[in-house]
Amino acid sequence: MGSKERYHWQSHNVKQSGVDDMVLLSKITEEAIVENLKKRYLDDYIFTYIGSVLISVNPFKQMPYFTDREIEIYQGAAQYENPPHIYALTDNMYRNMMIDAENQCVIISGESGAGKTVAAKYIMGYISKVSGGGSKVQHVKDIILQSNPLLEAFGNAKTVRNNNSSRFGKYVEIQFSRGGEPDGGKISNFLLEKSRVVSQNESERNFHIYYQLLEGASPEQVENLGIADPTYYFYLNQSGTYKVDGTDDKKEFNETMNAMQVIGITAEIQLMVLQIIAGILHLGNISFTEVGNYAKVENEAHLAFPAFLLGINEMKLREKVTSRKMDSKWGGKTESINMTLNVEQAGYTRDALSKALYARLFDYLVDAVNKAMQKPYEEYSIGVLDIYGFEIFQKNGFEQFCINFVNEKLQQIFIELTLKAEQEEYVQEGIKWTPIQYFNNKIVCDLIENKLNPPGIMSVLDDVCATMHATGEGADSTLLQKLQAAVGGHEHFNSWNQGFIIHHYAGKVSYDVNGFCERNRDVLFTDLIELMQTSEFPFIQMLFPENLQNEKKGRPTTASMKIKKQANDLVSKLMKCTPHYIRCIKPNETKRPKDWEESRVKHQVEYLGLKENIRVRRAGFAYRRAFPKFIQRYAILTPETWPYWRGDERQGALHLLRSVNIDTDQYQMGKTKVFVKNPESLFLLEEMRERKFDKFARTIQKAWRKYI
Ligand code: AOV
Ligand code: MG
Repeated sequence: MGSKERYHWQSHNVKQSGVDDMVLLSKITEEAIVENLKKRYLDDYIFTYIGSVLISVNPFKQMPYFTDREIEIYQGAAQYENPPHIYALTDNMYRNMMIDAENQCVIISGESGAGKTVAAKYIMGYISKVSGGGSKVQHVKDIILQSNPLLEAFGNAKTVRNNNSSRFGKYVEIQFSRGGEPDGGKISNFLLEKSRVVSQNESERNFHIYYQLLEGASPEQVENLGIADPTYYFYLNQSGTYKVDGTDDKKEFNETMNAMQVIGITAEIQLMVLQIIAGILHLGNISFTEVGNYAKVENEAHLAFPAFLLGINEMKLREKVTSRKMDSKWGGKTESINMTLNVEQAGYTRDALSKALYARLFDYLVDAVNKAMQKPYEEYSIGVLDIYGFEIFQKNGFEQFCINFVNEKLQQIFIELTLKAEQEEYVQEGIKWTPIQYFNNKIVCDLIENKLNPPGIMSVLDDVCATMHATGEGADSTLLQKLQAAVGGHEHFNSWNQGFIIHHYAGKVSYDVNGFCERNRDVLFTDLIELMQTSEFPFIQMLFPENLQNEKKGRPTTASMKIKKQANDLVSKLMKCTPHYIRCIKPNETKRPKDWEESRVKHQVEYLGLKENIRVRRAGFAYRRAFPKFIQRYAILTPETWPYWRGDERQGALHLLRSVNIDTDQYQMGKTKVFVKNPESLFLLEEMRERKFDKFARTIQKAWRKYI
């Protein structure tokens, strides 16, 4: 490759659109930030920096700058050479990983529909394009890319906020060899919103796969799986919405099937997967009538098809959805008795089975992807975090509570690492600094997840679930009373007659407490597990591996325990990597291009803390590196440091800075790190480094470039 071509897309414009990096804004107010983003957005620039943080505004249309040409131009270029772009951030991660030998991660945040999932896909696409590798590596790349349509089919759905809303969170680690080839990967998924399997709000849909199957099934599948019009299925007809603008379910069905193929799921298992999907639809059509306080299956004919598809006995299915085995203690002995269910309980049991089947199938798919790309040891990795965004609906339930909690945790990481840690580091390193005020949402995280003193909402919820055996309204209203007693005085909490309000970092959300206990408890009765273990299909048996002989002791795991653990595990994983951030902004609620709703953007700018972010960044130092790493990177700039510096590391770094004549007010020496103020000075360093490489080490560079 010759000397690098500068990118001209911007220089053709006589007027530059606003500022590329908002650190350069002349006034740092929320209005000025919004104004800058708006100017750029209307000129079709969706990306803007705050230092190394990338702000991305959803254009709701395909932008022309995601072609191979951009992939070429952003490769190996310094951030400030080209207009802001997600490729620049990705390239930077990739090079950092290689040069510094450190794992990287990118945290993509923003509310529902802001563009997180699209961003994650651009990142994976870029990495796949710029990294090398033979056919084995190509296979891993294919799996990583194909995992997207597969998991979206089963884990995404149309909501009011987003036509392709992620209803699960995922952290995708792309693993690399020492040479920078992606030769493995691992996906961790977070709590799937499985309640959607059995009911959806108006204008929303079930998971995409259902509609894909109904549209895309072959004539043979239509017959074998009992495929009918979507209006026929209770699990699909409650919301009255079947189609999504701009989505071709049939075409996507083929893509989903192709993705399964690439991932290595056999034709036989593919069929089983579809059979379970159809089986769940048919389960949903089993309805109940009340006969003397007890539930009776309304239409016996509706039992045959789900039983057939799931490979279970029809009579057993009837028995298990209308009664439940209960342990009763009698004279020191425990006996099992069969309790007959009422209509509500029977419906609940049927739905519990459907949800469990679906959630386990989803986990199986994630597992299948992981198995297909696992490698036995870890070298380098880049993690991409794409979760469900913060959401507020008219009615918010337990699912929104969990989703918004995870978002709260991510905001906490952002604050910890970019605002708090940054400022603390200045103090630690003895750098002169005036502190900047910001809202720390740790208080909201604590309100939700505190174990004790005072117990947080999840703790209270778990207590109520452990002590009250009743489901339904009784437990939920007890929960509300106990919450009021425990956290009623908290400044981010209020209660109302049907629930409570949390004042989240991103806004107030009013939760309806109805269903909290049941969804948190999330038990699958052993009857149902036993039933599924009797399936004639080994694949279905495998989804229910529980050993029911070994009774569990202690409190059963609740949904909130799970999400809390998942969120905290994630945080500690992220903390071990060099973090990068993409803050996605949703410019409107209409999902239309060029539509700019000023007040919505302003609200996001506020709660994302962009103003504070700019202030900290601006008053501070754009770049910092521990002395040894700094010396290592720029060693080639002076004969004393090339190839090694043998003296004191602080002196070495200072020697480097002095020898390239950077203004002394542009940097400060901390106790262990160099702090460089301005991105331009850094750019200068990078350019010098590049030139040196060009001049003295063209051959080395050639070899080097193969890898970077
Ligand atoms: P999300 O992931 O942030 O929401 P998505 O990434 O699914 O949001 O984006 C929502 C929709 O906006 C996409 O389906 C696209 O139509 C459009 N979009 C987003 N980014 C771009 C882009 N860069 N270029 C063109 N169109 C875009 V959620 O998963 O609901 O929290 O859970
Ligand atoms: Mg998403």
